[in-house]
Amino acid sequence: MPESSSSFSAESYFATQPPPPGLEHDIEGVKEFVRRQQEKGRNIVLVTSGGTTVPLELNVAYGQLRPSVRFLDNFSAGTRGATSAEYFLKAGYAVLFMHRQFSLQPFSRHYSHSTNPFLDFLEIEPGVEERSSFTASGAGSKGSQICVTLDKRETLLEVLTVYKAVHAAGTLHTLTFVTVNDYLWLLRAVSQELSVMKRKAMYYLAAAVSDFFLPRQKMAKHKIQSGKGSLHIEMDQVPKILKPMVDNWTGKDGFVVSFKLETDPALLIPKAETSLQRYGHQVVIGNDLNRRKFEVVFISWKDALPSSSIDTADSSSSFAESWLRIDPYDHNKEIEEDIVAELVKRHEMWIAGGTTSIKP
Ligand code: PAZ
Repeated sequence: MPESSSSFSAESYFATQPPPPGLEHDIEGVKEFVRRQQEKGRNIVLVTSGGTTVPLELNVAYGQLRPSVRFLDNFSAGTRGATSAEYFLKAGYAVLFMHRQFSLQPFSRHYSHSTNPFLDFLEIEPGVEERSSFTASGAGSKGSQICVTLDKRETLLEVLTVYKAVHAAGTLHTLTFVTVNDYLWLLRAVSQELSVMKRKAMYYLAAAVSDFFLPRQKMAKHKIQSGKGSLHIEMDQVPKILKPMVDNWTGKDGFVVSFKLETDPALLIPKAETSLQRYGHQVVIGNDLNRRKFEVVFISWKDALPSSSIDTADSSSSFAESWLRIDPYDHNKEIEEDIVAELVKRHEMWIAGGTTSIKP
C-alpha cells in the first residue's frame, strides 16, 4: 500500500497499479530482439520518447480499459527521441524505441503530417489514354502513375534508403505507451530484459514523464459530470523510478542518461546535479524548453571524464558540466547528432571500464 495518501514508492506503485494488457506480449518481442542483437554483438540503446498522459477517469468497456475522455498530458512531440534514434542507428546501435503512441518516429518524422505532409510532394502522371482528358475525378484511373516532386527526390531517397536498410538489418524495435502507468510498467520490464546486455546497454530517457497521477483506486468510474461547479482533483506523486532502475532493474551495469527539462534557466544545473547525486547514474542532459533545439548541458561525474572534455568544474564539486551548442539558424544541423556522438564516446569508455559508475 502507499506510504501516505500522496506518495508511492516504486514497490508500492507496482503492487497497487495494474499492468497494461499488452505487457507480456511486448516483452516477448523485446526478449527476441535482445537475443538477436546479442548474437550480432551489437550495443543496444533504449530510447524513450514523447509525453505520458494521466487519465482522470476510468472507461472500462467490454472488459477492457479504454482511453478516457479527460486526461492531463505532458509536453513532447517526440522530436528529441525520434531524431536521436536515427543517429544511434547510424552509429551502429540497435534501438529499442519506446514512444508515446502517434508521436514522432525515426524516419517517418521527416514527413510529419503537420510540417511536411507527404501528399504535398507526390505528383500524378496521367496514363497515356487519359492525357488529353485528365480531371480531378479521373485521378487514379487506369494507367496513372504516382511520382515524387523532383526537388524532394534526393532527400526522400536518402531517408528511404536508410529506413529500408534498418528494416533489413532488424536493428529497430518499436514499443508504444500512452499513460504514465503504461510507461512505468514497460520501462521496468524492458530494463530488466536489457540488463543481460550488461555494459553494452544504454538507457536514453528523453520521454516527458508526468510527475503526478491519479491512482486507479481514486479514479471516477465514468466520465466526470459537470454541473457541480469547479473540479478539484488531488493527485499523487509518481514514484521516483530512476533509483530502482539504476540499482536493480538494469543490474547496475547499464549506461543511464536522463533528461531534465526546465523553463527557469537558473534551476537547470542545480536540478540536474541533484538528480545525479540522488540516483547515481551516468549523465543528466539539461535542456531549457525554449533553447532545447540548439543548446543542452551535460552534467556528469567529474572523475568519469578526461579533463579536456569538461567546460566548468568547480574543484570542490563532484560534477562536471559541458555545454553543447549549435547555430540556431542552421536548419540543416540537428543537435541530436552531437548529443549522440558525445554519448557514444562516453559509452565506449564505460564499456571499456574506464569510468566509475557509482557516485563517490
Ligand atoms: O520531444 P521534444 O523534442 O519536443 O522535447 C524533448 C524533451 C524536452 C521532452 C526532452 O529533451 C526532455 O527534456 N525530456 C525529459 C523531460 C522531463 O524532465 O520530464
